[in-house]
Amino acid sequence: MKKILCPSMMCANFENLGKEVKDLEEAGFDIFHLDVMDGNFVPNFGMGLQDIEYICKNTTKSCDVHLMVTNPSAYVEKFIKLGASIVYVHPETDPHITRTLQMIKDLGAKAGIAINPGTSFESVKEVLHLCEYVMIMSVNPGFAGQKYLDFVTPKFKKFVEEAKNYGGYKVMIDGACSPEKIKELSAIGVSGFILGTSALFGKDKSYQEICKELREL
Ligand code: S6P
Ligand code: MG
Repeated sequence: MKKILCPSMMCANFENLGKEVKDLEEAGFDIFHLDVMDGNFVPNFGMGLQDIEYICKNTTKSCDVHLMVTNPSAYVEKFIKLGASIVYVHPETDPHITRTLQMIKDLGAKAGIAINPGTSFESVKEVLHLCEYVMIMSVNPGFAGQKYLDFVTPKFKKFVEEAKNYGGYKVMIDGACSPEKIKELSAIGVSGFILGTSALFGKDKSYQEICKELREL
């Protein structure tokens, strides 16, 4: 199975965002991952609407938005209009998550849920039939450069095993995703990998080399 490799753009070099987008695209990465934080659902801010619009308009690749915000349903349409073709919402912050997931689909984008480390399979299983993507967080959302939370690992297996019962959603990992984790998790059926400081940015290798190495793991 081909891995879906997703650069997490809050970790990119903003001194030259245009070059970053071009280099990552040419290196062969698949989906640009765009984190949105409101200083409320998570204790941090980012990324700006202008950054998101710029990236979406300057690539031929897909862009996802990961909405780490309170009341995500109010912003779904805005981000799809900016160019996002996948939208992740957190069930923990939305009392009407099924309505929000359906809204994403009705607006022509793909629906995803992002699952906090403390959120169980059982608590979200009723909504999985509406999801094309399930992104499991292996850090507490809000910051790059954190440590991988080992207690999350069994959840990957559970979500992968259950995917066939809910329309075949793809399982993704977001948080401290190192080359070792990509190897371990792709072997058990995880499809997609959000790449930040652990595997992609701030290294002494070109994006092309890194992309090739990660694909070969
Ligand atoms: C975290 C955010 C993530 C990070 C990514 C960074 O709240 O949703 O997408 O950008 O986890 O990767 P790393 O390898 O620095 O943890
Ligand atoms: Mg993210």
